[in-house]
Amino acid sequence: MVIKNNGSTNLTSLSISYGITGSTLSVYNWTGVLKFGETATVELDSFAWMQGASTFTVNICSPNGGVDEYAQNNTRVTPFTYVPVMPSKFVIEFKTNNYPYQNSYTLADVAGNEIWARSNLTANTTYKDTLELSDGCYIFKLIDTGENGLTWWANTSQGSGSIRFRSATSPVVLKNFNSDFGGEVYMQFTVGLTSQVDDYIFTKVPFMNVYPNPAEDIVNIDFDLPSRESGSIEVRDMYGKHITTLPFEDKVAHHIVLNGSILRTGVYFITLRSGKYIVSKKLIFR
Ligand SMILES: [Ca+2]
Repeated sequence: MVIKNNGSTNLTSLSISYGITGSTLSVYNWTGVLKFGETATVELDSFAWMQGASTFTVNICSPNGGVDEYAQNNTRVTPFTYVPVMPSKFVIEFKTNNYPYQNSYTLADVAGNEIWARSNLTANTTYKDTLELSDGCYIFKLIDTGENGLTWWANTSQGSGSIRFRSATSPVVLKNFNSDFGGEVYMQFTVGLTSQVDDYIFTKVPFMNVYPNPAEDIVNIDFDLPSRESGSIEVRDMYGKHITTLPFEDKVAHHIVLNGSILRTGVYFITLRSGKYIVSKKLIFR
């Protein structure tokens, strides 16, 4: 947090209480020397966690051990979002495209230390790595030095690849990343520190990714939903004629491969329908 002295007297000490709004706040006693108009950045210690709330509160009091002359600017409340929770054991599934030398991916701990990495990849190959992590905070990062993701309509020569997290105990998809991601995929998550709210649900808005697009043989359809749903993916041509329906049951994330042998050259509409959501994408097949 940043504090500023608006008073004419030098500020030399301050009591700062902070934490999740509604919880028992922690106290940090700051000391230093701040002249009129000067600011200081204060790094607070850890604090007690509380489930359910989504704002962080900071109060300041007792400047120089006394009573503040103007108490109206002593409190700030900031909203925050929960970091997604992953199971301790899961699979990173990465399919390379024609330009695998553009890609490398790493897992780092909360201090930014790399604890796992993959590079020197082979083209059009699927890598499946099972990770088993202890409780803590982690950062997953995938780099594309070509800055054109694993698939991009304007660069079809690179082919298409994909990146997703799967369960280690079943083929269930936990999370799909949009393979048209540009230069980097970046995801922070925790293991063991359950939020008990939306564990293993990673998106607030439904999304569907259809690739490669244009497609020539197989079509990949990935989707991620904000809640567990059953429904279907419907394929229609540009005149609205029904081509096929691919049902799904009880999914928050899924990967479907549509065999292009049932499609002819043209434009199609791929539509996901569940009880709550409709998402539609245009597909060009040639
Ligand atoms: Ca690329």
